[in-house]
Amino acid sequence: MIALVTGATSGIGKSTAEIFAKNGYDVIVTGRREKRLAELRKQLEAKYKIKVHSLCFDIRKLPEVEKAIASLTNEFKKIDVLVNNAGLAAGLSAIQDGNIDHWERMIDTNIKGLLYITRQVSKLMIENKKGHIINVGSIAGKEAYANGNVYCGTKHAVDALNKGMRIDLLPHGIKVSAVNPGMVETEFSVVRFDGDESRAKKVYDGFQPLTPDDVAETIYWMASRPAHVNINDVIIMPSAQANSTTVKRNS
Ligand code: NDP
Ligand code: 8X3
Repeated sequence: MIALVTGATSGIGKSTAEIFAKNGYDVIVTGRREKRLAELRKQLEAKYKIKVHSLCFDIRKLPEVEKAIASLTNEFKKIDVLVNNAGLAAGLSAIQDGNIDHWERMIDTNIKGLLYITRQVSKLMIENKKGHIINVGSIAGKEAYANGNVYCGTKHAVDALNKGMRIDLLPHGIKVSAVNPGMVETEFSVVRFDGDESRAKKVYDGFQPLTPDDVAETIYWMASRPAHVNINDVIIMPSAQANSTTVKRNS
C-alpha cells in the first residue's frame, strides 16, 4: 500500500507520514524543504523498514506538481491514499487591511495547490480503480472568525471541494473524506505570524491544544475503515475549544 502526504516536512503531515509508515505503507512525502524531506526519509526507512520516496516541490506551481508526479516510478504511481495536507495561514487582519501577498499565498496553496495535485493523483487512482483522498480542512472551513476572512475562505473552499470531488470520483470507486481540526500546535502559527515565535506561542497559552499525532491518528483511522465504509467528514477539536474563538484557558 502507498500513501502520498503533502506538506510532510512538519506538523500534521509529518505525523501522518509516520503513522502510515508505522502501519506498513510505503510513503511519498512532499514539501519545499529538501533537507527535512531527506531526514524524514532516512528516519522512516530505518525505523519501519518501508520505502519512502520524497518529492521536493512548491505545490503552488503547476509545472512543478506535474513534473513531480510524472517522475514517480510505476510502482510508486499506485497511490492508495492521498492526504491533501500542505497549507498555511498568513496573517490575521481585517478585510480592509489585508495583505495581498498573504491572500495570494493562502489561495494559491490551500485551494489551487490542493487542486493541482488532486487532478494528477486522481487520474492515477482512476487507472488503478481504487483510492482514497483525505483532505485536511479546518474548523475555519466550517465557521468564520474575526480577521480570519481569507484563510476561512480557503478552508470553506476545501470543504466544498471535498464534497464535490466525492461526487465526481464516486463512479471510479475512490473515497473522499475530510478532517477538520481545531487548534493544533505545529509550525502553523509561526508561519501565520511571519516567524514571530512569541506571538505564535501565545495562541496555545493556558490550554492543551491538539498534537499533530492526534490528527494523524484520526486520518489513519479514516483510511483504515473497511472498503464499504467512508468517513465523509470529521471535526476534531481540543477538549478546551468549543469553536474557533471560544477556548477555556487557565488564567
Ligand atoms: P505546518 O506549518 O507545521 O506544516 C505545513 C506543511 O505544509 C509543511 O510541511 C509545509 O512544507 C507545507 N507547505 C506549505 N506551503 C507549501 C507549498 N507552497 N508547497 C509545498 N508544501 C507547502 O502546519 P500544520 O501541520 O498545522 O498544517 C497542515 C495543514 O493543517 C494545513 O492545511 C493547515 O491549514 C491545516 N490545519 C492546521 C491547524 C492548526 O491549528 N495547526 C488546524 C486546522 C487545519 P514546506 O514549508 O517544507 O514547503
Ligand atoms: C487552523 C485553525 O481556527 O486556529 O486551521 O485558524 S484556526
